Amino acid sequence: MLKIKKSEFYKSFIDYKKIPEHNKIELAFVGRSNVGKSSLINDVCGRKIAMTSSTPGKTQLINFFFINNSFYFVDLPGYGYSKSSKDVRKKWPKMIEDYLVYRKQLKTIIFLLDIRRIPNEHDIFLKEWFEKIEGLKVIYILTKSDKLSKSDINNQIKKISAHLNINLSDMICYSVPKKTGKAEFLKKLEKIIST
Ligand SMILES: Nc1nc2c(ncn2[C@@H]2O[C@H](COP(=O)(O)OP(=O)(O)O)[C@@H](O)[C@H]2O)c(=O)[nH]1
Ligand SMILES: [Mg+2]
Repeated sequence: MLKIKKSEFYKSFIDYKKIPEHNKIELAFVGRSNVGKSSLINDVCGRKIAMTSSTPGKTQLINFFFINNSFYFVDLPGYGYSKSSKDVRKKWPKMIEDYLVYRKQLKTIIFLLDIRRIPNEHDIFLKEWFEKIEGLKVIYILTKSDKLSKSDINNQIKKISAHLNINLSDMICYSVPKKTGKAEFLKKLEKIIST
């Protein structure tokens, strides 16, 4: 299991081109606004390093955190709050697309989905898109599992796995207040970091 001994805020970027080159790997957190990305980062780091908010769609920056002096967590802006366009790509800020498409250091996507929601066309589009990026691993996290009963959790896991066509074993149920999922997630991270 990965131990996060040190976590520090590095920098925020608005422009993809301004992100410096380096030889460390990056793990990016992706998900709809308000799904719990920043809370997850804070939870695994054991301190409030990322800004959380109950107002959806606020963060429009790419935030970098340097972990254990060895790799970066990247908190990406959320998607899904622009109702102006039917084209899912247009709801997705250009800078995130650039980052995901061009960033050589990006090794893993941590894809967060609210356990209470059935994935929509946008989530499915992203899942299929990530699969096409060579060498990219995806970890699926179902967030806010404390909001459901045990039986509802099981039903939702099955529905989400069917909608997105992913194995049950590739998804981690997470709850910050109930402290579930953290050990499993850190075990997966350990594997990724050490290979
Ligand atoms: N009940 C519950 N609330 C959560 C959990 N994780 C995040 N939240 C809440 O969801 C809201 C959005 O969280 P945030 O981390 O800012 O989402 P982000 O927009 O994806 O970064 C905040 O009010 C959090 O407190 C969780 O595991 N359980
Ligand atoms: Mg956030």
